[in-house]
Amino acid sequence: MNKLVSIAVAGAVSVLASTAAFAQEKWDLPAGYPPGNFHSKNLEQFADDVRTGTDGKLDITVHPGASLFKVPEIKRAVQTGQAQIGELLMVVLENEDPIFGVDNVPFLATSFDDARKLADAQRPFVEKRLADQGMRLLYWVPWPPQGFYSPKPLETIDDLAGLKFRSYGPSAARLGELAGMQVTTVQAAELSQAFATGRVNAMISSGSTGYDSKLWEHVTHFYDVQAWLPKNMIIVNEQAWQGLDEATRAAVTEAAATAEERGWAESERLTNFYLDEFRKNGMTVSAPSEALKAGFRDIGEELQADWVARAGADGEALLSAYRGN
Ligand code: PCA
Repeated sequence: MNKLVSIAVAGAVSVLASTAAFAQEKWDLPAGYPPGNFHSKNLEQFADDVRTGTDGKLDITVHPGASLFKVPEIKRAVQTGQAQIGELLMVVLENEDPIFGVDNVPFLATSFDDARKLADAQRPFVEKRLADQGMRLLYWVPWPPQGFYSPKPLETIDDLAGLKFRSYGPSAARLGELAGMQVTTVQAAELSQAFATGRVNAMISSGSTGYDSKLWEHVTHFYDVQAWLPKNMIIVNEQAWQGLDEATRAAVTEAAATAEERGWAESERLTNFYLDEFRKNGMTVSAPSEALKAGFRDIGEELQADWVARAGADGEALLSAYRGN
């Protein structure tokens, strides 16, 4: 009798164990940018690498184009476990904490090399904040340098006054206000429509987003200001992460590191491609005039000082780590 029971128990345990070994975990990954965007393609590749690296045990479905959640909602969705993992533009969190917005401070880091140094300095501060909220940073990838899209030629900063400026976050909005523009916040997924209906007619963004939204249909000029390189961050719900076995976590970590390298390289490689496409489609692409540059620099200095004041001791530590890198 006892023997029979123990055989039955042993059998049940081994069935359970093998079910666990083959159980497939399914994660949803909301993302804000169109399927063809290089960030979205990188996410698809990451999800493929995770499937391969875990023998199919972790199956991540990417939902691009803000189809599941809008960019400003994605952090909360991951925090509350509505999505296990998500991608968002970090600077949309700047009002919550200036640390999230250091890569939107004008002219602090304007090349890929400097953006990398800034990211390295920023990482521990972001990791701490996410950990305090039950999340973790998997990887991040910058957008190409940000330039100014205009429906008319611009000589000085005064020419911006009155433009209907599209902003994607708090810091860009402040820049718009300082330049005397009418500011409306519009997420990338609604950009084409906002330009088509005339709700906005100017913006600061990378060539990537102008290319995705075929902005040559609406604006004539791109000024290559190279103001900053904001990053998309890929974050995971900590409980979901702890629910993975060690081998799966190792495979995800490896795929994330590969995705980070691939994403940075793609962003840099595509920077000039987008500007060439603008030219092919009839836009005027140029460096800003000295006067226009000086105007952007003045506003940039004000925004830098403002950031330093808001970011306090952590901000100071972050900047000195950046400058020491
Ligand atoms: N594209 C995104 C964020 C930064 C960028 O280059 C956007 O315009 O929404």
